[in-house]
Amino acid sequence: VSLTADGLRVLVEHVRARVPRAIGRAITAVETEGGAAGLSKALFPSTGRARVVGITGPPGAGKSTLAQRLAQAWRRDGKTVGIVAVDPSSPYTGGAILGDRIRMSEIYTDPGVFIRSMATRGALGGLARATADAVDVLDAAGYDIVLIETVGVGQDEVDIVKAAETVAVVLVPGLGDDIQAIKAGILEIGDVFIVNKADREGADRTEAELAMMLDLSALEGWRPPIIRTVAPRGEGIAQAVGALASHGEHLAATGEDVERRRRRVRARLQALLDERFRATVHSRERAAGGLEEAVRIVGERREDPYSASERLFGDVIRARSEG
Ligand SMILES: Nc1nc2c(ncn2[C@@H]2O[C@H](COP(=O)(O)OP(=O)(O)OP(=O)(O)O)[C@@H](O)[C@H]2O)c(=O)[nH]1
Ligand SMILES: [Mg+2]
Repeated sequence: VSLTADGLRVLVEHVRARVPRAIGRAITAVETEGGAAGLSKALFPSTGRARVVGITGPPGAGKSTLAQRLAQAWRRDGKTVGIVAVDPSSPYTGGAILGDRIRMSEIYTDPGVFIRSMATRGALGGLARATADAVDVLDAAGYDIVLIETVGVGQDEVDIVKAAETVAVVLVPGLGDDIQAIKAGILEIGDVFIVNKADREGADRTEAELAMMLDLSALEGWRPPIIRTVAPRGEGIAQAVGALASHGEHLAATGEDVERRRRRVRARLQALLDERFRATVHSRERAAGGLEEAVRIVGERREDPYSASERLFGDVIRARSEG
């Protein structure tokens, strides 16, 4: 996606007017590295209004079903909703949730809801960057709530969902040992816990285990509530909406929202700098005095890795300031 100055101006105008095709195009543009910077700069003054909520959990836990139910509930409150789904294994289907086709398909034709899946291309660090930019697009388009859905399996996904102010962690009964495996990664980022598929056996146990873990971790201030849901039937959705809203109020009342925003900005700046530095090193990879030459020299033990990296760093800085 390459845009002329005029094209960029028109695209920004249309995003701000919430034209769905323009929003789609803008997200495609930020997905490709080259289109990101110009568009994000132009959109930035229009951002900062949306409430950003993350939803994460194991594959197939019901995150998308919950997201659609939450969107439905928020719409009833008169709020507009943008959803960004990162690397879903089961994509949004256009509303075909068993037993509720007609009512769910409403959100797909509702101009107050925008749903977009992000493709996993290239490095995950790049994906976190693209997701943050996509959130900005939806924010600039004026959606009241932007929901980020991501499968919570590793640190990279955790980084993605950290772009949210409030994070809901979705678990399901019968995870057993899985809960131990994932807890290190995602339990600590949960502001609200949702035990979905509560129609299945074992919801009591999952909730009890979760409550115990929350007791063990030293928490001050906000105690993450545990909500049980049966997403396809809409059960527990009102409580989930309430818990997410309460957390938002808690952040505002304690001033924690400012601290969280700073943390987000810091992570984003760091990621952009890392990406830029990596790209610069990469562009000089095969040049004389570049990375590959250093690999050879260190490999032949003619230089130590520290001296080589210091030299490369110096070269990169010099190359940037000269050109
Ligand atoms: N029994 C039962 N099934 C559910 C519930 N919630 C979701 N499901 C089903 O579980 C399956 C996966 O739901 P999704 O909403 O796609 O789950 P997801 O977490 O978004 O999946 P990925 O994005 O692929 O990780 C679907 O067949 C849903 O209909 C629930 O509360 N009870
Ligand atoms: Mg999903």
